[in-house]
Amino acid sequence: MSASELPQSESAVQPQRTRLRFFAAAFTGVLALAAALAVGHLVAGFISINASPYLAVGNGAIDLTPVELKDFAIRTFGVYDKLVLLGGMAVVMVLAAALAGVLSRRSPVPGTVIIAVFGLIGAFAVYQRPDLTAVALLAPVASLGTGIVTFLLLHRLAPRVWREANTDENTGTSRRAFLIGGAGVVAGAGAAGLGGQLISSTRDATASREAIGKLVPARTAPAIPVDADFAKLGTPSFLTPNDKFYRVDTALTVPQVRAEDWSLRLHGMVDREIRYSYDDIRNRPLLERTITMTCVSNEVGGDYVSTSNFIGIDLADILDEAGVKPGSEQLFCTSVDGWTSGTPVAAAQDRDRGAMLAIGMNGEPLPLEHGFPVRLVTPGLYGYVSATKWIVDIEVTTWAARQAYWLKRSWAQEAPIKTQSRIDSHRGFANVQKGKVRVAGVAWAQHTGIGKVEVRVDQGAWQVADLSTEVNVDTWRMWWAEVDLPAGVHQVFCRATDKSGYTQTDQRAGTVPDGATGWHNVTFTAA
Ligand SMILES: Nc1nc2c(c(=O)[nH]1)N[C@H]1C(S)=C(S)[C@@H](COP(=O)(O)O)O[C@H]1N2
Ligand SMILES: [Mo]
Repeated sequence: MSASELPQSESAVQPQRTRLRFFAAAFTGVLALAAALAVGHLVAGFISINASPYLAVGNGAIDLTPVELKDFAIRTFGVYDKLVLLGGMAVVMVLAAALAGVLSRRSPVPGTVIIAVFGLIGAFAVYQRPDLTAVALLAPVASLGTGIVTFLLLHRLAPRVWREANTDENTGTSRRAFLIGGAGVVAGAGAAGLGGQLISSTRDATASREAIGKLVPARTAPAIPVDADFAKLGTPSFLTPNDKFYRVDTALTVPQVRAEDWSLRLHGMVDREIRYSYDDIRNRPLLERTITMTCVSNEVGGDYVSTSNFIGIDLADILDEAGVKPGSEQLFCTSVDGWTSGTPVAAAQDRDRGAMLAIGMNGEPLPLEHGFPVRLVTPGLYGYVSATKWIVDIEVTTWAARQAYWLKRSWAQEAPIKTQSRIDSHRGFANVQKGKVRVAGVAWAQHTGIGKVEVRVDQGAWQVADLSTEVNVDTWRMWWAEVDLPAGVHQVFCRATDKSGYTQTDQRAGTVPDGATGWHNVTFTAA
């Protein structure tokens, strides 16, 4: 099709040059984009939702985002960081599509070229995903084809500004056709997009997870004592309910891995390579450990810390089965979505630390967003070096041979969790009655244990807080204290000392490269 094949004008005077009306041109671009993305999403529904060009570009964007911006997004938007990204992407795409339309007022060629470039970006993003095969390219290819065809079709129908011709007569019919065509595209795109969503949700891992049922460990964790938390005083409950457990990952859509399709390859510097199925893990005597996980992106006073009864097997067991060779340094772990993590071999083999290949949390199979069907959990190390979710591959290797996802983005190679404490009651700016005020919170120093927590009002003396019963050194510990607050505005500080004798430094440090430091403080106004 070319610009010369315009709808024949009834008018006596042949138009010399025509242009699409401005808004019609912009709409042509936007509708072509909508149709393209929707059809791509539909085709992806049959293959894997991650093949959806929109999501693939979004995931690609996450991986390309500079670390400071990503850290800012996690801090600012929390679990909504990905929604914000998808929304931002949508705005940029709509503007670019409108621009492509407007640039094509005389000829559809510029728009077609722009759509082709978009399509290639989508195809490249899908191609780059390690969890997809070549079949997945069908989705961006369908997207690209739909985008171009829709664009050319609407471009033909769009109302024009006729030069040297009486306009009204022509644009009347043309506008009607364009409106009908446009409405058709909107309806079709809506149906296709929804269809893709529905079809992909029938293929997801939810049913597989539900079929597993409750997990009963052969060796249960010791019961949590009633005085292990001070929830009545405003601390979190000792065990975090699964749906309240903090979540941090780079996955735009939760990877859907069915237990029956899952396998783990253990290879590299080992005597024998081994592949495990889900049943290989599940049918062993399962053990249960109470562990507090923390994210390196947790700011002083932040919420990226939670505790669960993890169920699974000893990671050291499978490492022994494979026979780890001397000289190896890291377990280079890969998730089904391509995310990677480097866990120190020494920590993984240390039976006293008790790193786990986990399949359950609090009696249930892992929730999908926490790594179903299988993940790592390593007490005492920040999650990005120790807790690969949706794990499918462990390569035993050296630090020099492989660089994990966050290591390449300026975070530290080794990252033990730093001793920290937080005030939970009250939070933010609190208005309280002057006099005796109870403050409460939580402290953690995984794999070392909390020895003492102190609180201080303004520049006053440190006062020792009461600690909850210790569950184990790999979990958080709650504290509370009564402080005296005269009328006025006060800063209340807390600091923890761990069982190695180390007291938290007041030196404020950001989260990059290996975790934030500093004392948490809350402003209390007493009256
Ligand atoms: N596949 C995968 N695993 C991952 C991550 C990720 O982005 N992808 N993030 C890690 C980080 S940074 C942390 S803190 C923990 C968080 O685990 P959770 O979301 O279950 O709390 O998972 C780790 N495992
Ligand atoms: Mo993390």
